[in-house]
Amino acid sequence: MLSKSLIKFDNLGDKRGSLISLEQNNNIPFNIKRIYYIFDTKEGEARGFHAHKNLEQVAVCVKGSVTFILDDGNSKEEFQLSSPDVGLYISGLKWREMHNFSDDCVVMVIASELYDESDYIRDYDEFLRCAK
Ligand code: T46
Repeated sequence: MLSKSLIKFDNLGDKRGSLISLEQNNNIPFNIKRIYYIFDTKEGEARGFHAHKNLEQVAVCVKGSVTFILDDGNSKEEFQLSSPDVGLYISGLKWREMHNFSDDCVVMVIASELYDESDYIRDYDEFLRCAK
């Protein structure tokens, strides 16, 4: 079963425009160790195609739009992200893919751990074995 994965952030904006604040263990449900962002994705490219053994992340499409697919080995769920006030919380062992990047898409990802290649499962069959 995939959990409820979308987090709605309060917009603290006023007549000047919008502002969203992200805080660890508040609207981001873990200690933040790393932030990275994905942008200028070439037309037709997809990304991801891996799972993590021990990582929590929140992905926010701060500009443009992108489709995330999360797969827990039993079922898949698709999420359209197109608003800076929504975060996709990804935890546990989940295969993730990103598709349909708009030209202007910027995805910011907040992560609970530093980058560690040994945390990645990049082979789908190995992921399915681990997910059982
Ligand atoms: C994820 C999805 C949503 C680093 O050196 N440090 C980093 O923090 C990251 C994220 C990547 N890298 C290196 C590793 C590769 O040589 O950057 C290169 C591209 O990474 P990757 O092919 O894993 O990127 P995506 O877009 O397929 O996946 C990324 C994250 O890696 C992953 O954790 O969940 O976004």
